[in-house]
Amino acid sequence: MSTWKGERLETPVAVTRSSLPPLEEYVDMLKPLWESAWLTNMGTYHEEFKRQLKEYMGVPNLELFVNGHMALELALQALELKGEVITTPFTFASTTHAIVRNGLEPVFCDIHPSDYTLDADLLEERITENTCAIVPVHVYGNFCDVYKIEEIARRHGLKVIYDAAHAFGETMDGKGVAEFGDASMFSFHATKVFHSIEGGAVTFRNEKLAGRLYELKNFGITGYERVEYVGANGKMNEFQAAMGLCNLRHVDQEIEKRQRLALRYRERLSGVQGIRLCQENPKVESNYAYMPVVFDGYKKNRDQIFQDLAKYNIHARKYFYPCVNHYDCYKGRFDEKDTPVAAQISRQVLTLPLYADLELDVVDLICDLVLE
Ligand code: T4K
Repeated sequence: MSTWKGERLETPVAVTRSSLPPLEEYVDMLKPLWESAWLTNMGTYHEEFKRQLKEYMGVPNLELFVNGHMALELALQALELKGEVITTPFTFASTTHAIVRNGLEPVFCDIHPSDYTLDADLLEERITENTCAIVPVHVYGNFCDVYKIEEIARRHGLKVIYDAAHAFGETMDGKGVAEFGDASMFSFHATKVFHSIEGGAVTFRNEKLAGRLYELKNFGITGYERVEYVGANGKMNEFQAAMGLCNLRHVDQEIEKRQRLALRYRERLSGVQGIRLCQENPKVESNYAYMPVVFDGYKKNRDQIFQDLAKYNIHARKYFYPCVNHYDCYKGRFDEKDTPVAAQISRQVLTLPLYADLELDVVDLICDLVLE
């Protein structure tokens, strides 16, 4: 990269690139699978991964799933919710779909303009007698206003289930992200800071949920000749768990590498007229999951920057555009105008490439292109 002279990059740079452990580490993990031929359905690696994750995340209760989406969908089912669920439209499709697929009614609350998480000051006006839960999203790894949200939830007797898909490994005031709320969902998708190829987990406060989550991810089967619930197939297999176990050994270094790159972006882009970066929270130890940049009154708009970068073979992403309440599948049911901040941010935000193996020179090139 140091020889770059303004031409299009030969190798595309995507918004992210999966981190992988040394190949031998993973291959070593596969050998016992060939010997036992036990490939899925809560095998040895599944159980070991669960144990190590509980330790890493500092929680007593955790269940693994085939992906983050099933984790969220089944967590909502396990809590036996009925009625309205308050959430935000500035997220990936999964959050709202999980609510709707449980027969629940999403009610959209707008987001905070500085960190794009649910604006807790607007939360109470969305609560009705039908509200049963709140599903806030730690979007980009930005911590929600957990204290305020949970104080409101307690007063109104509501459950809080965080979509923590982006927040693996983070802490607030020294407390792990998984320790907040009634439950939190984590995604271990290949594009995440920490992954198990596909995968997910739910951490939860009430230990009585453990059995139900386990049963729901296994078709609702509760005994050899008994099926008590309408469950799904949400089981994580042994190849996923093996990848998770390998990656867990390296995740702290991965986060350190990301931090260095994120800081460089901040150094180069902060304080520029018309460019806004997420407000950093000094109480939060971040995992540097994403690098969102908002173009608001900048000399070029978000879409122009997106296209300019693409000309150089750099593929930023418009996470999250459109807002969920603007999706075709929800047409006529929700209106983006009800959440004006989310609607505006989704039109202005661009998520720049950020992953552990990204070269610092490429970050500089991206900044040069944005600033030129
Ligand atoms: N809640 C939130 C807030 C979420 O963001 C997500 C998922 C979920 C819930 C649900 O969790 P999961 O069920 O997925 O565990 C990606 C991911 O598929 C998705 O997990 C993620 N959020 C979402 C924000 O991003 P796409 O469709 O944008 O991914 P894709 O295939 O375009 O990949 C983006 C880039 O990543 C590629 O250009 C290159 C790189 N990549 C991708 C894959 C698939 C790799 O380096 N390796 C890979 O294997 O959705």
